Amino acid sequence: MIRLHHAHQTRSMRSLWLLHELGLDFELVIRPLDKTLRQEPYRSLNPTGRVPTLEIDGHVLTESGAIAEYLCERFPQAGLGRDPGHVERAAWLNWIHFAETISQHSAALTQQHIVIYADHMRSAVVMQLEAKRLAKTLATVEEALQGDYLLSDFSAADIGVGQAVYMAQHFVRLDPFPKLRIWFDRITARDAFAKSVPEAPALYAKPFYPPWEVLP
Ligand SMILES: N[C@@H](CCC(=O)N[C@@H](CS)C(=O)NCC(=O)O)C(=O)O
Repeated sequence: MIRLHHAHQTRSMRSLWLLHELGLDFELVIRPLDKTLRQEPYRSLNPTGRVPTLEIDGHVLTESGAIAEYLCERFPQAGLGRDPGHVERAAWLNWIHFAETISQHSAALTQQHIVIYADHMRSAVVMQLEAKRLAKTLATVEEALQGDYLLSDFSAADIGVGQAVYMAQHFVRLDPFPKLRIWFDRITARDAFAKSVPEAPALYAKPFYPPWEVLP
């Protein structure tokens, strides 16, 4: 039995996209991104009250990077992982976890623009700082891209980083990153990606949230 607890347009999209790419049968539990994540019964599964949570083989995994590693090892036939000893193993692992370096900034910006409900609680300085730091992570991807994918062929690295860029594009324009833009369009044209996005925006009501001006 494989069961994924997912909230639309969040990091759990990484796990959902990967499950679809692997062509697995699984149960999908769509959870609202609200206080019910921190209440029973979900709290017993994920004490921090976050998504994703994957139930598989009697285990519970709550980190998207660990979920990617576990699924790729458990279902190697899809070729989305890079086993120990593979020449691309180190790069694959690094990209799987670099997704989180990107997403921490998108998460902070999501808090600033969307979760915080009153303007006086928002910070223009935090918005600007986080958007600049997020852009820096995208520049790293731009510099690294040399071919159609992050590695020699499509892998879970593209899924993890691609989903992180999906969130990031709500706060940083992709235009200054032409190689990233082409790669992102390529990987998000896949059927498995289309199955992982909601029919209507759920978390991000607007396509883009510009940072506020910092007043002199
Ligand atoms: N490092 C974790 C982060 C998980 C995480 O923070 N998920 C967010 C959604 S993107 C969440 O569940 N937020 C709910 C909350 O903070 O209340 C991962 O990569 O899975």
